[in-house]
Amino acid sequence: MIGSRSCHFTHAICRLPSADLSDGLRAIDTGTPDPARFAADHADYVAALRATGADVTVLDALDAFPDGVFVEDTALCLPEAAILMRPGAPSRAGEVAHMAPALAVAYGDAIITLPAPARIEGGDILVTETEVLVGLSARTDRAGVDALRAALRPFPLGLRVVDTPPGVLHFKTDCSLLAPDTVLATKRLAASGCFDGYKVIHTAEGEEAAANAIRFNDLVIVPAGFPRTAAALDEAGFTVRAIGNTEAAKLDGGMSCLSLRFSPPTIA
Ligand code: CIR
Repeated sequence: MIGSRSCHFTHAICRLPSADLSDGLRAIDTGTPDPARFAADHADYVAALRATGADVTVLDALDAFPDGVFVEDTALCLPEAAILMRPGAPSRAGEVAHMAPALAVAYGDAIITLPAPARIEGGDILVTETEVLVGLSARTDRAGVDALRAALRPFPLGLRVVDTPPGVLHFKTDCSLLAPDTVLATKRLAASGCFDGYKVIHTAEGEEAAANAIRFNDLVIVPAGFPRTAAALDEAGFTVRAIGNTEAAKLDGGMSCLSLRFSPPTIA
């Protein structure tokens, strides 16, 4: 299937938002997310993933980890193996051990750990059909990139180091893969040239927060509230589903952060 590595997935893992989100990390305090609204948006998100036919596991909330709902940062899931991340945010490091058992159900022992002192979070990694782009950021350092490069060596994917724009949390805060050869990106990120060779659809002016979307099977799932970017995606032929993101956004989270998406190897 075209895009089977980067766009089509049989499985996803999500985690319910913690009841107390007040200590969640954020660059700017715009208020504590409302738990009921966050839960309702999260349920819509899970339903959208399931509507594509995927097997979606929803893990219990981790009340000791207010950012635990942002599961993407805990692992990089490839068709060959799951690679456990080493989050650069100290308050998030413990989330990984809580994710590992759920990944073991799908991956068996095809789970790779990275050595210290690597620091790397899933939000900084964009997997396309042929390569892995890793953005250096406040959360992902050179040691993290080197450790990931070594872990990927057996697999048919190149790794390219790119820069996350200053002040932007993760590389994928500003971009998403839409199709094997097409990305959605903010103009500030695309201007770096990191997507040369790809078709680029830019977020509309003032709608930069729409860049964190996901292609998941037949859907492109975008945060609600960015109508001009959604219209551009629709015009380009994508099936767009908008999901409320006001509460996750208060913790700098978006559509990619809320799931791990993968097609695991067949395990005996
Ligand atoms: C954090 O700062 O770590 C969380 N509040 C947001 C994480 C968003 N994750 C992602 O973009 N992959």
